[in-house]
Amino acid sequence: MLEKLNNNERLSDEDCYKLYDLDLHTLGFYANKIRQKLHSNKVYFNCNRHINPTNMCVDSCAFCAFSANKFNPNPYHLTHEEIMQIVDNTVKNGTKEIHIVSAHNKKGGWQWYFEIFKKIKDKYPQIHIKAMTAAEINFIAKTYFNGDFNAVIDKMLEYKVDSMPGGGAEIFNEEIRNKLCKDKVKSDEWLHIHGLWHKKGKKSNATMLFGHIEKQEHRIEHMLRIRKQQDISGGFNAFIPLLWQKDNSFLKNLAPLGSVEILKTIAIARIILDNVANIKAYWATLGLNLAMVAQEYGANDLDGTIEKESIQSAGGAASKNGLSLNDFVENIKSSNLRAIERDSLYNEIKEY
Ligand code: V47
Repeated sequence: MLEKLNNNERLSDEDCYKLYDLDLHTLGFYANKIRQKLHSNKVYFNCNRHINPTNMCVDSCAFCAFSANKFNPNPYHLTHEEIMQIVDNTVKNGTKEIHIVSAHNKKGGWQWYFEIFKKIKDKYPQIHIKAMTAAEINFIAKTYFNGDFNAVIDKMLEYKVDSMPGGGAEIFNEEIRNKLCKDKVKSDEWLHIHGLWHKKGKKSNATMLFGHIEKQEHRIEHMLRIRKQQDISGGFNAFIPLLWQKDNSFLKNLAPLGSVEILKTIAIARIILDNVANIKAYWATLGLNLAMVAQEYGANDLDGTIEKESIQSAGGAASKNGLSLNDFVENIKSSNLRAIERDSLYNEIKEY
């Protein structure tokens, strides 16, 4: 395995299942070598706004603190006017990407999900809309379009969605997935939907929710399935290991994952996913400090300023009120790395 890593060769599936046996420094050494080759010492981020229009959900996932339930008895469902007010304000603040993720809610029909994209785009054509996780597409397809994923994807194009976020992947292993979110999009469906979107020439991200009931081998299986899909359809821009935030969920008594295991997971992602350009250490779930350390262990991106976010912050993440551009830049520069603002598709906008 080390010989292959030294020669920049792809690891076999069998090799990958042994990666956690290596210590953090060895994994970091190889992950950083790959990261340096791809991105030198650039750290990417963008100016974005997360909007989560409703927390009323037909599903009940064990890990979730966001959807309205007995731990979170405050259901909400924003009107388009309320969403547009948020958009107007955030565009004034310099936001270039709106990232919209909703719970699965029949209240406004499929039109409520889609019409807002066009309203935003008509008013602000320069704004990139990243919206509709594969879980939402699955919900809308099965509720309104006889399970036809392509029909929903066509609607996304018609209503001017630019790219798809990586949410809803959770963990692909079926046994664990059944325990976490049995009614949600299935793993094969998640991968298939992204493949269909890529076929349209569009980009998306892939996430992995980790640090709950999954084991190391489930994370490896997850990354290998993404590597395989990427070989086929090629449209994943970034892989985002999302550290599970435990507060206010049905699983809140689970022990937290340690920092070494978190960094090893990020380094392993960089090593396995030789066909995905970017590894995002999402500062909201890792905390900015660990996300910065992760930049030495294979990651090359932090996500963005966020401004506000409700899904992970409901579980205790630091993303409730975002992070200032200045905090991003100063943290990156004082780590002796290059602070690069990027657009949603990883084109460089500005070096600070
Ligand atoms: O699918 C839910 C996760 C995802 C918790 O594509 C949680 O650039 C941690 O996908 N703790 C939605 N995570 C958010 C998402 C995302 C975030 C940032 C960037 C991108 C991107 C995508 O959040 C869900 C689920 O996997 N999630 N609850 C929690 N308590």
